[in-house]
Amino acid sequence: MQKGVVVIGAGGHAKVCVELLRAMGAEVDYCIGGDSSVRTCVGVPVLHGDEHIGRLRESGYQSAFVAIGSNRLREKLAATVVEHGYCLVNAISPLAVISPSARLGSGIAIMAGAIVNAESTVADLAIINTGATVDHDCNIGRAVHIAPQCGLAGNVSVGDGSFLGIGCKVIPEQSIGANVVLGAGSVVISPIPDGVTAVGVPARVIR
Ligand code: JB2
Repeated sequence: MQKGVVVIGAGGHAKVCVELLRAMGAEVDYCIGGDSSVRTCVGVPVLHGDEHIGRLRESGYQSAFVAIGSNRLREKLAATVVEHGYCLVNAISPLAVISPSARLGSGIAIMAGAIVNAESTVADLAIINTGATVDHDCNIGRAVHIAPQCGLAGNVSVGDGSFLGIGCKVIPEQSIGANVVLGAGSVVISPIPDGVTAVGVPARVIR
């Protein structure tokens, strides 16, 4: 019998991603959470501890999805999953609009109502959350999280590992560095360097 997808994580983000995978027609057989995780995640049995990543692979599971909101932990667990020989699948809502000319990596979550427009690139392990819009020619880096209702105009780039909080807006042609945290509702009208936290309207670096 065909084995289903293994989801890593069993919290709020995993709930949404399990339902995205189901909406795509996939079966999710197990979630793997931390030691103190819940027992089920939207009806999926939860195994506790990362030793199950290898065990399930040995028993024939091939497809995995890392559903953890933390960019760093998602990246770390994805490396473990790939080392074990899993294929990282995408979880993309049928209610998202993805341009046919957009380029998508693997292990990506794109939630309902999100839009990725023409010739944009979304790298591995990125999250484009509910209702976020990424306009044409944007470049979304690896393990980035664009939170719900963010709006990125055309030709915006976001470096690896960055987090854009709920409702951020970015005007055209702006570059946001790697490992940046942008506070909720920030409006970016000038470039943001690597590794900083920026907040406000317009967004200013605070550390
Ligand atoms: O090392 C780990 C590990 N550490 C935490 N290995 C495995 N396999 N799982 C781990 N976890 C699991 O991540 C916990 O057991 C728990 O199941 C999950 C974290 O759940 P939580 O609900 O705290 O966060 P989340 O990552 O699912 O969701 C966050 O990010 C989303 C994007 C929340 O902030 C959500 O509100 C947000 N929408």
